[in-house]
Amino acid sequence: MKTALIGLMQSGKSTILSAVSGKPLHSGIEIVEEIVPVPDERLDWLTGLYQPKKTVHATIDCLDVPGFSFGDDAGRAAARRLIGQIRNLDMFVMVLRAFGDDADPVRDFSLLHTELLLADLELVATRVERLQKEMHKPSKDQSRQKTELEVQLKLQAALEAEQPVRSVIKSADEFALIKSLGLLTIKPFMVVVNVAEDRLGDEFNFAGVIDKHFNAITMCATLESELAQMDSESRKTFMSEYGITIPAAVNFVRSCYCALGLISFLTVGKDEVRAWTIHKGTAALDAAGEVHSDIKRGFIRAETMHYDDLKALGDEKAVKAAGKVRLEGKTYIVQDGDIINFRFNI
Ligand SMILES: Nc1nc2c(ncn2[C@@H]2O[C@H](COP(=O)(O)OP(=O)(O)OP(=O)(O)O)[C@@H](O)[C@H]2O)c(=O)[nH]1
Ligand SMILES: [Mg+2]
Repeated sequence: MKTALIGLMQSGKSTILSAVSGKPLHSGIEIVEEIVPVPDERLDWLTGLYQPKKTVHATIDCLDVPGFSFGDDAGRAAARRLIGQIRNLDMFVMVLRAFGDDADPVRDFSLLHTELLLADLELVATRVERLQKEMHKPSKDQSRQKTELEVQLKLQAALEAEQPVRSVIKSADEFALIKSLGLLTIKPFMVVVNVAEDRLGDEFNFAGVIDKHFNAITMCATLESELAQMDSESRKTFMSEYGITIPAAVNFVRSCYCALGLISFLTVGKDEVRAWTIHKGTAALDAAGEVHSDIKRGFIRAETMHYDDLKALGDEKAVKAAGKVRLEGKTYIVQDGDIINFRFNI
């Protein structure tokens, strides 16, 4: 799963990446990729119970993209080049600066959003032109081209009216036709409002600019990056001093998970306690495939209990005695927090 932090110059993207990944801050003109562990307190508890040789968190890949500047042609061209390099990602995180005297995150959001729409419009317009030319030549592909042209024209109209692609693509068939273009405004995104230390409680009114089903979280990146370097005791004190209830790293990953429709299931044992990332709605057979292709191939049953039951009852024996271990088949839809022991035979 890949996401990218995008935003105007000096909005705090690199600081946020350092805060959520725990890695040192870097500031350069290249795109940097870090692996961000998914904070999961269930893994901590399970590690205490099973004392495994290792504990493995789920992860998401996060790219830190150099800041955009749309002030002049050179800036715009540089931004276009960067945007071209991130078209194949799963989602975007827009970072908005809300620290400093001239900060106006709502204005910056609108600017950024407009630029993303324009970048998509450029691609779509080029594609439309190309399809219109090709339509005149006889080809066995003609009926597909005709269908695609209709869809692209619909996108063009939407983008010209400043509507994102996601607002008009409704079916999987339509999506398949345009997928390879890598349009930006069809992807999920979330917003991080990066505030000054003394403005953590501020509310920002994005009504009318951001669709209500997109998540906007507020954090102070500089505070959070300090937090990421602390041991757990100092972290607690520091958090209560600043009234931070959930570390941004937790909030950030949760919001990405939510935007992408992801959940985690768990595997446990003496060797390893581990969290695995899957899409909501994944069947047990495909979840098995995440662990290993052999387990999928030889799948017999998914012996499943829920983390909440294990935690409430204390150990596996008690969960079994309570009749809360289930034998699920291939089509069982895996739930967040399921602890699964795959039975397989190869
Ligand atoms: N006061 C305050 N300053 C911040 C915050 N986040 C970042 N900064 C400062 O803003 C400057 C830019 O931070 P970066 O994280 O490098 O920003 P960036 O978006 O990666 O910058 P570019 O990659 O150049 O676009 C640094 O001096 C940070 O210390 C914040 O939450 N509050
Ligand atoms: Mg940076």
